[in-house]
Amino acid sequence: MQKTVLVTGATSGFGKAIAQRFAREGYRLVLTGRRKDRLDTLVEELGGAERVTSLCFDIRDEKATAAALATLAEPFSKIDVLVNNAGLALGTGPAQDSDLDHWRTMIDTNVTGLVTITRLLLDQLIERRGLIVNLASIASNWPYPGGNVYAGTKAFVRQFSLGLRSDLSAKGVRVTSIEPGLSESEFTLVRTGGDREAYDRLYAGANPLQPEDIAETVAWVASLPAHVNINSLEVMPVSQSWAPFQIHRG
Ligand code: NDP
Ligand code: 8X3
Repeated sequence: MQKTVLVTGATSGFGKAIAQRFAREGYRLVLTGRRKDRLDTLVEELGGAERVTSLCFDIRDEKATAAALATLAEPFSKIDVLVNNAGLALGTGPAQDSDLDHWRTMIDTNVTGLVTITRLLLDQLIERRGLIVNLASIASNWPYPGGNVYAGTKAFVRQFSLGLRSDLSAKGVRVTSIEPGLSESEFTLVRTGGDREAYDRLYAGANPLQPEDIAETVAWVASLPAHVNINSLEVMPVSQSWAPFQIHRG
C-alpha cells in the first residue's frame, strides 16, 4: 500500500532533498513551508497533484498549522511518516550579544512549532503505527561558542524524540532523532542574515554534507523493518571532528 510522508520545511535544503528522495521511493507527499512559489514548483516536479500536495503555513502559528492540516483530503490525510525538518538558526554570536527576538523565533519554530504539529498528528500516527523523524543536530550533543539558544532548541528536539519513543513504543510508532553536522544549505544564509561571504568561508575546502546525504539517511531509517528503531543518529562530514576544550585564563 502506498504510504504518505509529511515533510515540514520542504522548500529548501534537507526538506526538499528528503521530499525528492521519498518521491523516488514511491511515497505520496505532503510538503509544507511558507514559500508558496517553491511549494508549487515542487508539487509539479515530484509528480503533480495526484501524488503531491502542499500546505503553506507558518509552523510557529498553531491555528494556521491546525487549519492547514484540516484541509487535507484523502488520500493525503492519512500520514504514515512525519519528518519534522522545518527549523532555523539565527545568529552566530555569544549570548551576551544576541538578539532576544532571534532567540524567540528559534524557540517558536524549532521547539513550539515542532511539538505542535507532532501533537496534532500523533493520534493518526499511532493509528497507522507510523514513523516520526526529527531533525536535531550535532548541536544537540556538543556545545560550541555561539550555539547558545539554537543548540538548546536542538537538544530539546533530541530529548523530545527519545521521550516520545518511550511513550510510543507500545503503540508500534518509531521515532528517530537525526543529528547532522556541517551541511551545505540555505541554513547558513538564514543564520547570518544573508551573508554570502560567511557562507563561502564556512564551507570552503570542507566538503560538507549535502542535503542529499541527509535525505539518504532518512530514507534508510524509513526503509527498515517495522520492528527496528534507530533512536538517534549523528552524522558528520569526514572533514569535521572534535576539538580540545577551550580554556580561558584570566
Ligand atoms: P534551510 O534553511 O535550507 O531549510 C529550512 C526549512 O525550514 C525551509 O524549508 C523553511 O521554509 C522551513 N522553515 C523555517 N522556518 C519556518 C516557519 N516559521 N514555518 C514554516 N517553515 C519554516 O535549512 P536546512 O535544510 O539546512 O535545515 C533543515 C533542518 O535541519 C533545520 O531544523 C536545521 O536546524 C537542521 N539542521 C541543519 C544543519 C545544517 O548545517 N544545514 C545541520 C543540522 C541540523 P520556508 O522558509 O519556506 O518557510
Ligand atoms: C547545524 C549544525 O554545527 O551549525 O545544526 O550547529 S551546527
